[in-house]
Amino acid sequence: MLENSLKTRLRRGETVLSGWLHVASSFSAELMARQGFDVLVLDAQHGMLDFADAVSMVQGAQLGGARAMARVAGLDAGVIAKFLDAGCEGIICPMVNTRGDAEAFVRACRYPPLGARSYGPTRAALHYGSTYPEHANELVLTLAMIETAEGYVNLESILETPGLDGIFVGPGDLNQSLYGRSIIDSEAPEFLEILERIVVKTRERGLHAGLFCGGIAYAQRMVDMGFNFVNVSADSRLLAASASAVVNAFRASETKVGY
Ligand code: 3PY
Ligand code: MG
Repeated sequence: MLENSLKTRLRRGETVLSGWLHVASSFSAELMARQGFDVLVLDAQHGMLDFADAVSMVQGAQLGGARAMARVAGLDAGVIAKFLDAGCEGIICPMVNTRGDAEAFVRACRYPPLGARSYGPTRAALHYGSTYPEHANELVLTLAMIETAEGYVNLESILETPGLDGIFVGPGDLNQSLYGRSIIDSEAPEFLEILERIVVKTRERGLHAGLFCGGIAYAQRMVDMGFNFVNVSADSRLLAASASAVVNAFRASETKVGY
């Protein structure tokens, strides 16, 4: 029996820490994977990568010991199939606003009779083995993004979608849609109440709840709230933050000759 260790861990009640990849490089994907992230999410929506980059990034992530997922650019069955065929172990789909969106997303990720994914697991069968097609419907992790007011209103019907494994909240878009301003790690009490309602409704159905976080302390509080799939920042921001810390520390310690 083939296994997606990510799904096994989530089912066991463990928390998954994801690393988000915006940088189009198999080397930086491997580098991130070797730091111990459970899963690396290739951000094909807002990251600087195309499909050829993505294939080598999936390879880099898996070589480094992490699972690989893609946050696709949109609800496009052809594109979702390509990422799955490349060996991604799950898909995060942005802007899932209605039950119909959620059903179309699941259909794109599951082979018939459960869905309409087209057969051709070119690299997935290399990664998992030749019996992949028989197990793929069980293996692939499907997380629908709740990140608009409409998606939030339709939360419960989205959660009832057969074959959906869970949701992933995009706080930037959800804040933008609800309040006209995108915020990550919002402390606004009304937004925290919304997060709590999402997580309770999701987890009480035995589904997984993910959230995009910017800082470690916030991510830990969200895990305490019930989220079981979180990230902290992304490779691009981590690189920029470490680089600027080095530059600023060096500049601050420079001897000011002539003064
Ligand atoms: C959001 O915050 O809207 C996201 O999609 C996170 O990447
Ligand atoms: Mg978003």
